[in-house]
Amino acid sequence: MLAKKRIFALVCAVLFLFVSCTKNGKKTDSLSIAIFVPGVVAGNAVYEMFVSGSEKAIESYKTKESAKSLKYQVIEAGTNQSEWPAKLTALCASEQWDLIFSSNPALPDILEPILKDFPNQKCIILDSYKTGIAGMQTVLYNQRQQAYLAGYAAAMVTTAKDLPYANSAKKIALIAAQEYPAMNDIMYPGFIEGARAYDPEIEVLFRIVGNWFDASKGYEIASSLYDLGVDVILPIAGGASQGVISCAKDKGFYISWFDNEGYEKAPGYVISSAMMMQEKMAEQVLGNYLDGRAEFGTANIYGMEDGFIDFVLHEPTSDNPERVQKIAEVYDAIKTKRLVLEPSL
Ligand code: RBF
Repeated sequence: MLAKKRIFALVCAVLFLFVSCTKNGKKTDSLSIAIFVPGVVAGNAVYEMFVSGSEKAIESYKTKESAKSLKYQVIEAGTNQSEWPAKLTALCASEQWDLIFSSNPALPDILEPILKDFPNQKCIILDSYKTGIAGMQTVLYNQRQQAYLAGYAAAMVTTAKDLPYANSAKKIALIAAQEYPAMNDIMYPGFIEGARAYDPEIEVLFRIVGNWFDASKGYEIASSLYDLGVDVILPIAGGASQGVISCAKDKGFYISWFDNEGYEKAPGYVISSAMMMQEKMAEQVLGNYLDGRAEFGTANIYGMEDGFIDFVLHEPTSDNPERVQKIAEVYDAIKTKRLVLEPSL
């Protein structure tokens, strides 16, 4: 009887060991990562940087001696945002992925109710901010700094006397793909704030495309703004921004570029690039996860002082030493925290 009890206890112990070594039915000596793109990669700087940074982290992890076997998949959810919750639910329900890695300010709120049903699912979401979810880590960029610099540069250009496409009106514009909290509460106000810090008389117009892909709509809106006397436009519209660039080249106005380095898109027309260092962030954050150092449950903000927001002036804007000097002063003030610009959350 005693022997039977012992055997039973042993079987239980082995079973427990087996179960504790498996996760979602998989052995823990392998890793699986869903790189979830809420939209499409091509033509969208934030997602191009996100995917390339993720792949860099994965490549470098694979060279490590201690590396587990790793599978990953880039999953494009497409531009129909009403499909994203079902697609994320399916990913969680498949119990196939140790980590859902994504980038988008709307994702934490979409994931929150889903994670109640799948509490073991881990998620890391860049370009977003949400506290208090145990299995989720979010990372936000300081987009008030980013937009402030874009606005300051735009103001310098719209008031310039030495630039061929700058007219006498002090009018600039932001073309956004859609309205969302980070746009309405951080980027648009930051753009105005930066512009008016240079010249309080700057008028800032705001237009919405309605989606992140329609380049002809982007062109059309830019063209009507040009007709109103706008000579610098900041497009934050993903693929639709391409239409704004085409219009700038056709009509002759300037582009204040956002997210990545945009000089090559239209040399002579792109006045500056206000960048979020999303490739570096994706590589670093995913690298930490792969090394077992993820910080689930945290929400952090990174800005210029941390090296995750950057700014560069392009020619012909940079040909004028006074402009270079002025922007360098602002850049330095932000970086050294003499000018504190916190994003409102
Ligand atoms: N940015 C893009 O470049 N392409 C996109 O397809 C895209 N889709 C978005 C969808 C939603 C619902 C939200 C809230 C933002 C989206 N963004 C997109 C904006 C992106 O997260 C970021 O705010 C801007 O690129 C400015 O840095």
